[in-house]
Amino acid sequence: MGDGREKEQLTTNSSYLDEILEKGKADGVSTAFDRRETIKPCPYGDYGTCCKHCHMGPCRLLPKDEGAKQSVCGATSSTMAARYFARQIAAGAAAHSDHGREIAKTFVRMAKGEVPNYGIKDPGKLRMLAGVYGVKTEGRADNDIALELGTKIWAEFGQQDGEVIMAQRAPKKRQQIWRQLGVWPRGFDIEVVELMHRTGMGTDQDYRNIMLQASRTALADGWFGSMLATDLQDIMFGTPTPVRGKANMGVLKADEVNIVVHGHDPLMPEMVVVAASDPELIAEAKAKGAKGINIAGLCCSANELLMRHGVALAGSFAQQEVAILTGAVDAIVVDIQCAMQSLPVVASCYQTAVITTDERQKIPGAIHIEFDKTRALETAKEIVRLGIERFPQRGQVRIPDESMDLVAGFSHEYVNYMQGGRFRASYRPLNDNIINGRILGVAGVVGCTTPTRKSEATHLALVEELIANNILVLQTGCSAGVVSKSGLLTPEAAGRYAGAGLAEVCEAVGIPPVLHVGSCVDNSRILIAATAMVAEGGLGNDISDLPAAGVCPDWMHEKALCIGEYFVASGVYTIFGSSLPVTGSEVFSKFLYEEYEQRYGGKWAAAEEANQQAGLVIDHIRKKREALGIHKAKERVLFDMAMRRELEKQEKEAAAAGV
Ligand code: MSK
Repeated sequence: MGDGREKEQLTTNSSYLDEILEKGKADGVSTAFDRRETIKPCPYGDYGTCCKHCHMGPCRLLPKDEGAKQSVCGATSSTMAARYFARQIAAGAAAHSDHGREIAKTFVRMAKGEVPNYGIKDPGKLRMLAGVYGVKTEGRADNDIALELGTKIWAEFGQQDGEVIMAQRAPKKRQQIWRQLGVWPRGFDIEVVELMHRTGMGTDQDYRNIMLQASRTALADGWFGSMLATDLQDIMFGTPTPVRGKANMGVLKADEVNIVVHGHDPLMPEMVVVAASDPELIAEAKAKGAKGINIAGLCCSANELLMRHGVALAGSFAQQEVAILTGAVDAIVVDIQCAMQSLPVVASCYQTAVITTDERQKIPGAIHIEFDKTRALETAKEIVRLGIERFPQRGQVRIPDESMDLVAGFSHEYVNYMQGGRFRASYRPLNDNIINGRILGVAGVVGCTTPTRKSEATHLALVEELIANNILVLQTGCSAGVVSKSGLLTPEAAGRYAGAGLAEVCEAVGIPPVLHVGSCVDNSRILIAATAMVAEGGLGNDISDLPAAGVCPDWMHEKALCIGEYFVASGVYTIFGSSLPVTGSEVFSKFLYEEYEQRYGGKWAAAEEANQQAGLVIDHIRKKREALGIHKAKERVLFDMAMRRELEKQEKEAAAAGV
């Protein structure tokens, strides 16, 4: 490191993986790690130039075919790649926003008193959001406000024209760009439907035009569907504030019933947490020989519970089968998204009950307990009971001795508060420390893990390099889950791993150099934080002016592409690892990697290795600092008494002149 400190070797503390996978093999179980070895990926997945949208093909074009060959209907490589990319964005947006839709529906039902186990935990945030939607709050009861607000948000899912209101929270300059380009989302459903229509055979055949609708669809997710999911969840379950927690497989307990929640939508997991502390159920667990009931999580349901309650994070996406292989998971209960179909197959070798709870997500071989929100706690108890029943059936248990402390819960609201307290809450200290150069810039690092050894290593190496270069890192999703296992999400990490400037700021505020801001839908928190930095002043007029970038070091889900697109369309330089599915068309790749910058001020990039990703982030941040004129180190001026008197005199004169 540049400041003379020895670079310490950081790890995600997952050396137990080989042993557990071996145990699995001995138990006769194959996992995604094994299947990944045997499945040979089709190269057209990366090319993005395989079209199955009609029955004349499938038509497949190689990169060398660009400009020389077309599909049966005459579609060029760039059209094929754009259609494929856009449809993945549509699918990703649909997933996040269908999550948001369920939250909005339950929010309205809560306001009507139809789901008695849910309520309003953050009335302040309710009033803030009511303000955004023009809902009057004065003299009104919380439920009354919630009903009007929820009804307005609900209507925007099906709105056919106009503009979704939530996106008005973006910086003014960004709003102008969206209006000029005609990409401000009208509603949610219409954008997905229109994108599916336009990417069908014989419809939109201009990649630039296709991508305008893809942007509008992605923005409908980032600045509406995902954002409302985050906000309404905060209102119902509480806006996160820093909370201590633990991560890694060692959070499972040998002597307790382990219930692992998995997925994204916190409506069910929140109730499972309540059910697990029910004295009657604890007594039942004890009657079966357990000392208690332990709740842990996987993927983003884990992130949701960690952010609000400090519930332990057992692992990320790639570890879902590994958790079962420990032999210690008595029930794995899924809500929506990111659950492997292999879970019941793996679980069949152990006592583990795999429970699905949502009518939109059933898995052959799993036990389905429909999560009835009108009797949410009762249903959650049913789920926990199933885990308790399985506890005595355990065979050999192997829980790795690995768990790491962390601090999570950095919502935008808390970040604002921590920089000035209740009376002076603002982003001023962050902006000032960026301007004075202690902090070089900010990076959002998000994304999935995949069943390879390289996946976790890439996430960690990138974050390590960024903080060593004084870049404050905000994390969500499985990427946050991975990095949390290394210890970087503790305040103590600042002094050991961050560059001197960033460490100084983190130590003064008492925060880690890597801030866990939540789940996949909580990427919207990063958009709001970026907007707050712009509003605070001194760093330009738009998100695209900020010395900031986004990185998705590894990914597998279509949701990641949608997140990437809404970040880029919001002005963020966004780098994806493990390639983007556009390599079959140089024309389309060039459009995303170069031309997009003129359109949005942000653009896409792809880089496989962590050091390449970090290099791109640092170069970009330096470029932005130069454009802002804050690239030269400023001399620290120490004021003497004469200078102070002069300053006071100038302030008094300005006040007298009404300035
Ligand atoms: S859970 S989408 S593997 S981040 Fe949000 Fe993780 Fe990716 Fe699922």
